[in-house]
Amino acid sequence: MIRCYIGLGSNLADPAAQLRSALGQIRNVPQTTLVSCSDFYASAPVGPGEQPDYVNAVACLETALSPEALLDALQAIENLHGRKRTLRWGARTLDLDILLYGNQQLDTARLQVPHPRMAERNFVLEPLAELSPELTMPDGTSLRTLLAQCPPNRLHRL
Ligand code: A4P
Ligand code: MG
Repeated sequence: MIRCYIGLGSNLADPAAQLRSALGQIRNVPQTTLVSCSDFYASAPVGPGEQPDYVNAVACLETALSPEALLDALQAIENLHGRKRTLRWGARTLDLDILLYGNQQLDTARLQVPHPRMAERNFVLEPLAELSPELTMPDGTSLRTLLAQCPPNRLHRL
């Protein structure tokens, strides 16, 4: 089993309910165990135009699925939540990102892991640190170092 961290985000249609429902569906992903989930956080939107605030969280999974099969499962859950892929970084009912997949570094057409923008996002790093404060990235950088260098963005625990 590989330990993975998944970023959850929503800023449409009752975001906290979207996240709770997504966690229920993640529990049903084959060959996968939901180990833990952070608290939910409200965060200011990063991206184009006027958008509502996000609710963000991070979940820890153990999975025997390949990274691609895990992405397929997460995208199927996004689709169940009526996710429309229109504008990059635009408002969304549910976004599920693979932040970390064990200690692996992946760079394919479909998958970049660690998630390439996580180091700039306190709405990812803070909930991740809640689950695993001693975590180290595959390149050896500690999560503490990333947090110390992360630009501030309005964020509070719900
Ligand atoms: N993809 C590549 N790597 C990954 C990965 N590690 N995990 C590919 C998941 N998917 C990955 O994603 C586009 C493609 O990325 C997928 O088809 C997959 O093959 P998408 O979910 O369709 O589109 P997106 O989410 O709009 O694009 P992107 O670039 O993933 O956006 P981000 O970086 O996830 O940003 N502000 C706040 N406060 N909170 C947020 O959660 N989220 C975003 C989305 C912007 N602003 C935000 C938040
Ligand atoms: Mg995404």
